[in-house]
Amino acid sequence: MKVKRYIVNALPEALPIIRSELGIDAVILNTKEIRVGGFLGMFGKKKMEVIAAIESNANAVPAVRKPTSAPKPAVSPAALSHFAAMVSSAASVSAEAAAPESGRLLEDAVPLKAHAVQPVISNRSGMENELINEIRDMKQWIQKMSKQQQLKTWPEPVQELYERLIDQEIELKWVDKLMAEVEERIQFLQGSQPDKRFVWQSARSVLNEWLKDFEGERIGEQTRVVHFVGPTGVGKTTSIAKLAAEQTLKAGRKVGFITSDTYRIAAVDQLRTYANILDVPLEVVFSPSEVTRAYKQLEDRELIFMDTAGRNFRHELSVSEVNSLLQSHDRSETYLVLSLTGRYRDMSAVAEHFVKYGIQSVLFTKQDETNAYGSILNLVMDYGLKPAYIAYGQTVPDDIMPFQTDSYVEKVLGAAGDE
Ligand SMILES: Nc1nc2c(ncn2[C@@H]2O[C@H](COP(=O)(O)OP(=O)(O)OP(=O)(O)O)[C@@H](O)[C@H]2O)c(=O)[nH]1
Ligand SMILES: [Mg+2]
Repeated sequence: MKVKRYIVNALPEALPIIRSELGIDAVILNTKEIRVGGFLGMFGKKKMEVIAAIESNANAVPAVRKPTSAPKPAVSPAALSHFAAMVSSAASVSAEAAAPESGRLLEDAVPLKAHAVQPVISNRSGMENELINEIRDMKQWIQKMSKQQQLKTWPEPVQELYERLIDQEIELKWVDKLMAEVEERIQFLQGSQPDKRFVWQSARSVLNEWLKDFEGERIGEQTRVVHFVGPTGVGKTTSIAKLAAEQTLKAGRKVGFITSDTYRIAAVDQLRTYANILDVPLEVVFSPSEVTRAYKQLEDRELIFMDTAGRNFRHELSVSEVNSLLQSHDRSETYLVLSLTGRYRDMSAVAEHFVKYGIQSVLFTKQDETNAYGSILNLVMDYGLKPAYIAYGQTVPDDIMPFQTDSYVEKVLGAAGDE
């Protein structure tokens, strides 16, 4: 099948061009109104996009589309518009697959020869479903590519902001939402071009607005027990030492440690070393049944930090296991510890499980090892998790601070925001 995409002012204009280029057997697979140029749909000209196709052998009616004939993403810009047309038509197929009764494809299409569109909607097999998934992936890829093309038509500071946000590894859906809100603010300029200061200030105020209900999470003055959970090696034990030092030396509270991390041989020794330095008692528990005994031993302590073993918390079973060790009452808190050097996809899988167990706060570590801070915003937006502390180095007790929205937003947007 040969597929072509036409951009015209109105549909009737396309028909003679399609006939002359693709022949009388061509069918129109889809039409849609689009805007060309402009920024996020603003300042653009209204046009009509028409996707037309012709079978390679116009008389043959293909029974089923085979995955092997699925188009593979082409990278060159020249191939892009042709490929966009392929995907756009395929997207109609998948929409049809999701709602076979809707007749959407036939409604949207202006068939020059009706039978040509029929085979693609009949008799779906596993292979076809696989094809549809593949097409969905390609569609996403195309959207990304066309976004990049569209980007070139935006005012320069807006382009820069978009690139900055993507570079910060903020999820695309939140980047799009943020850009839409910035666009709303730009509309107040009534047509005059936004400068960088304005764009950055707009982004700053949107981010502050989004985050304002999630800041201020700290170890409470009335809190008796603080648990730390999280994947292997993220910095749970080190962060406990930092916060315990702060609570002991600055807040003057009587602190105690419990560790259930008997998984690694050196783990108990690591916390014991900090316990000795800070002159804090340490209890080791080997099973959930021993936790009560440990609390009894530490009865005179005002604040107890509980360390747990790092596990692969992408498995929910590990999450339920660690949860059985945690005391849940109104004077206890649990921090999920995550390293900012991790991939968001993995963090998200871990967070999703912990959220089910009622965890609300995150302590982020290793800020010093990365320049991308988007995952903090992603976790706030995706799960409503509150960023409580940020650790930014290996030095105990210095390298930790409470999360602050202002300084976080400055880091995300970068110094470029100050022109
Ligand atoms: N650069 C940097 N390193 C850190 C930070 N926090 C912890 N680390 C280092 O990360 C390593 C692991 O720290 P731990 O505190 O043992 O991590 P953990 O989560 O307790 O590890 P497990 O108990 O084995 O799961 C150590 O080398 C720490 O010094 C940080 O904020 N920045
Ligand atoms: Mg540890």
